[in-house]
Amino acid sequence: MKYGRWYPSLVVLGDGRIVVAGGVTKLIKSTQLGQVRRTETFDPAANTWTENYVGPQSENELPLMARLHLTPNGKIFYGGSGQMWGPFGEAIDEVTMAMMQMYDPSTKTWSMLKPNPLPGRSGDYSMILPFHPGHYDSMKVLAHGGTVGVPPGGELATPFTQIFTIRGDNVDVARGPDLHHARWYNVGVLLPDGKVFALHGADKDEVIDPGSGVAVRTPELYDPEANSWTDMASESRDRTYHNSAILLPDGRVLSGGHSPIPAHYGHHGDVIPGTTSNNQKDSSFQVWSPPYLFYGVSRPQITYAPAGVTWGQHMTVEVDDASSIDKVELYRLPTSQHVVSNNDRLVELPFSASGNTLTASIPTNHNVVTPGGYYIFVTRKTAKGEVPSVAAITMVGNESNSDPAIVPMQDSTRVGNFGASPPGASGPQPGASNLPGNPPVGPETARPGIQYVQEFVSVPQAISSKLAGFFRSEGEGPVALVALLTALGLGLGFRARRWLTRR
Ligand SMILES: [Cu+2]
Repeated sequence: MKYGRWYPSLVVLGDGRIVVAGGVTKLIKSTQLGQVRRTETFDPAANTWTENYVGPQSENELPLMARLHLTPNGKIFYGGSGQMWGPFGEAIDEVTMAMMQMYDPSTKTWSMLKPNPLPGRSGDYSMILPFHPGHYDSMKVLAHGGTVGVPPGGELATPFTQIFTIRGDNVDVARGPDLHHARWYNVGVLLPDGKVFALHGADKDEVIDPGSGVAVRTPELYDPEANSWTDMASESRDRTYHNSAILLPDGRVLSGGHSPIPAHYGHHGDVIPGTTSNNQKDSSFQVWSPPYLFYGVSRPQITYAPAGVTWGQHMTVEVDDASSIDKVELYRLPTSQHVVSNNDRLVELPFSASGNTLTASIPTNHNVVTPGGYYIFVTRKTAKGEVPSVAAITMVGNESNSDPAIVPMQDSTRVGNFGASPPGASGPQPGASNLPGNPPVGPETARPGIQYVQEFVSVPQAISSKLAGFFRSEGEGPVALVALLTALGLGLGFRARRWLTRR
């Protein structure tokens, strides 16, 4: 790249090129007084970076880790959220961070749409909701949690949610139902049944004042049809700054990480032991089993899917019983990090069923299904809700490949968690059912009479440390003069929150 960038955002385009936007060249922006204002594009075929500049409209001030999403017409949507408050996060034109905007990769220019009614969001999670057949020209984005305000902004987490509906250059934004728990630095995981799992975070922005937050351990599940959140089983660890969670191919959620900045930018140590968040790093993982694993019905099984598909193709998927299948989905392999998943997407496909065969149509629009690896899920509708299969993984690209797709994980309800060892055994034991102290999950042992059974199980430390490489977490260095800015941020944050909750 032409510019050094710390905490930029990457967006995959429909043709496979990647746009990078924002980030700072120096952590403390003493000379630069802002973000890197120009974007660059990486072309994997030519192995080159190109600076995108045609004039002032090519430049922009974005927050760190700006929440950017590719829209069906090939433009990149910015809804007014990111990590607003970095050390010395202020910039002369930072008010534009609260504007909804579009970047057009073809003209290399930004355009301002209108202000986000919440005046900028920080440390919230922004994610694309499922694309539905027949409606590929529009896209919905869900943003949830975080603080409000541009730098120095607010310190207190909010429970606010917003749903952006994007059609062409037109964006409508509406407040969604509030989370039950205000949370900053939360993660959202889209499930194959279309629900959204929100987890992690703290009740305060722990970059503004590290260690001051109280961890929010209770996750919640958003049901788009009921338009409401429901509390789920709590995690056993604090995961505030630098955590992540992704959907596993077997339909469970892998949750992990925690790497806080030293308390008050001093030394690592709990501010109020037992109350405020753990101020030490935590490389542990947990696995969450969603309600659909407890419906007491068998999961649909994919017996064949192709290793590669291309746009406009009819994809053949073999299943155990095609007539029972409700949805065929492509779910982009998750790349969530730093509470951003710019490129993740779930696309429901139109399909027909015959015998054991599903024939699904891959969209022609490369901006809806961007090139890359995808989970293929099929779901079965039951009285309690949709039940997904275990995923096969296919590559979407210029060429199809009818070789069988890989199925990287077996059905966890049959073979246990991560091949975890029973007590006394050494090494992974494929087929061993679950962890010491945890009963096996799944239909065979579903607890009768209990609705929404869901649970977190701990991944043994030996496996956690191997997995830790998947989640890069890093600490930031100490920064001077934080106290002044913190005081300012606290004051504004309290006022902003009072104002917003009185709306
Ligand atoms: Cu960070």
